[in-house]
Amino acid sequence: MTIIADQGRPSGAGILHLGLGSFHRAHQAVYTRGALQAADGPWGIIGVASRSHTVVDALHAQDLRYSVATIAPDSISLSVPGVHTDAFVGADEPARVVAHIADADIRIITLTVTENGYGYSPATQHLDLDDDGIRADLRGEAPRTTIGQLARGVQARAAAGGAPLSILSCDNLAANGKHTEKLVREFLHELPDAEGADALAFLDRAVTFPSSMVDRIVPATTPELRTRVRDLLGADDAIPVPAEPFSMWAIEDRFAGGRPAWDAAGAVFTTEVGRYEQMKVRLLNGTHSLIAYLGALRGAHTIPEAIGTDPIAQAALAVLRGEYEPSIRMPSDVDIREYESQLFERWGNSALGHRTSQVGTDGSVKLGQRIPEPALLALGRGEMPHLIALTVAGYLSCLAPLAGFDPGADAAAMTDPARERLRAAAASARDGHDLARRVIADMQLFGTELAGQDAFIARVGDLVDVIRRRGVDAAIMDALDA
Ligand code: CS2
Repeated sequence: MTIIADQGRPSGAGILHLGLGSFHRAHQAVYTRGALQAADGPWGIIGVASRSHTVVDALHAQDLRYSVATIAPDSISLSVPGVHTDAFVGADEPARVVAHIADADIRIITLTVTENGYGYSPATQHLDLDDDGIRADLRGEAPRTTIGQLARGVQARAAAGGAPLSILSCDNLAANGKHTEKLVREFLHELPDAEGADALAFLDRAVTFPSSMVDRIVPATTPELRTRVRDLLGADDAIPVPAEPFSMWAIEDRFAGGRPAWDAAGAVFTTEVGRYEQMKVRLLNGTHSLIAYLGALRGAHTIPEAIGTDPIAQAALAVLRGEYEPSIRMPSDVDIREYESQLFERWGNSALGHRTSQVGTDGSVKLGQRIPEPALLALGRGEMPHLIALTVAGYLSCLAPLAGFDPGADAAAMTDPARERLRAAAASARDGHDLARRVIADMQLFGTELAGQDAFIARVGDLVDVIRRRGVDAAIMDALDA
């Protein structure tokens, strides 16, 4: 066990971070501490939690510090990044978010607001103009959505002189920089008359949206971890973050107002971020979803428990090799076999206790990033992606169980913004086919293109029925043998 002590406060705050959850605190904050150790600079972080007070209150009570517990199968080490200079709740003080974005001292805005936090409609592939929050922000109320805050902040910054700025998405989305830029621009275009024109010109002139790929498995914290950290530190930490030893950050090097030396802390600056993103979102996240849904249906509370069983290990390997791998181009400096063998080790880290219900949560938005493209590519080659279909069937079985089917406690613990709509679809569906059609074709939950793939939808429907009639292992065998 090692404890790396707190190393002093940064000299200024050049970064505003939106989304003060565990992932940010175990990822960007840790890289920023490493960067500051290598080269001092004004790169402290002002952290904004979207709604919850838990982390903000604890940070203020703990002198803006918390610990990261790096948990390997047989050891634990603690570090205290200590890079935050302030923290507040964005929903309580939206005008303050805008004021910080307008402030020339802030040079980078980083985001971890989850796949669900961008106000994006997969059905229209644009900013969701039916979303109540986006509509309120467009009307000019104090902005509460992430895109509303960014757009209103960019407007205020343009009016205040227009100092260069970079907005860096750190969420698991394809081309996350471009995606964020597109949505901010769409918001500004929606404003009446020429209200958004100055901000749009400022975006052209002095704002960049680099893409980045982030990776570190960060489970939810637990009371047991708090007790363990208290014993190790000899002090109370209400918000320790558990994390695996592995960590990766690949970033496009396009920073308008400078950046910390994140590379000194192990980040990779590369022109191949798109490849890193595909590799990670499909091989890791896509397979993670399969493990989570099938695992929960087999009664596995954690990912390591699930991947430790033969049927799920076989299904994971098959989806990885047979269906995700053919859909990606690997970054030139990553060896695919080594990457995959690391994945199995990482998923198998039982000391971490990553819950299947955590990975299974928000599937309606996460799966939209993970499955449609590889599925469409396989279908385009004339191949049925049976294990991707099984992933979707697992998701539907967990979140939209048909009458008489009990998916178990771990599935019941999964939350999802589409949960009510899914339940309504399940309540009136006759069988798996009918359910798959309603969700994939009618609701277009995974976008318009997959909505038109009848053979895929029918295969998902078959597998939903196999799961509820003969159990999840029979469905795995069915998909593997097909
Ligand atoms: C997981 C991710 O919850 C999920 O859907 O797949 O949070 C995963 O653990 C991280 O992306 C790893 O970097």
